[in-house]
Amino acid sequence: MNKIYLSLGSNIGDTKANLDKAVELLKEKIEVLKQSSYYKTEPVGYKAQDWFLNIVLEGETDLGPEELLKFTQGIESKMKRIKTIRFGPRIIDVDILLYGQIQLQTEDLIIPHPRMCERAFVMVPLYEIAPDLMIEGKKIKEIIDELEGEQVYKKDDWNGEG
Ligand code: PH2
Ligand code: MG
Ligand code: MG
Repeated sequence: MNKIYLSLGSNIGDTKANLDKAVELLKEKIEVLKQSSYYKTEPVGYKAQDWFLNIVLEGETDLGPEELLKFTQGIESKMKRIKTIRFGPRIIDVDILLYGQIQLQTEDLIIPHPRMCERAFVMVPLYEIAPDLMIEGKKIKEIIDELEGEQVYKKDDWNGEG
């Protein structure tokens, strides 16, 4: 089994239900060990869209990196994700952040995820579930302290609103 970290995001429809549905589908081939809280997060990259709900998962899987990508993409299409603009609105996004210690760069997959360290919506939930994790020689806390202050709010007591 291989240790993996995934980032999930949604900003269309019932975002919490979308994340929960994706987690259920992921469990078919991934043993989910930890799931972060839900975070309401300011859109990054393309501003004129609704805020996202984001989570991060720690899991184990027998799938290889490319198989894992196919599997996560299969879930995105099963959930009827429609490709629009880059960084634009989406019903579900499942990104591979880390796969063991592997570093990999192919046409369609780069691990570690190339933008993860710039994104508070990834690093803050990741710090919640894996505070001791090191990424490319750096502690997550150090990476978070250097971020620009993009807004990320933990939703401790989800009440189904906003
Ligand atoms: N995903 C993006 C682009 N921007 N912003 C937030 N807050 N959360 C996301 O998951 C997100 C984003 C592209 O995948
Ligand atoms: Mg993404
Ligand atoms: Mg993606």
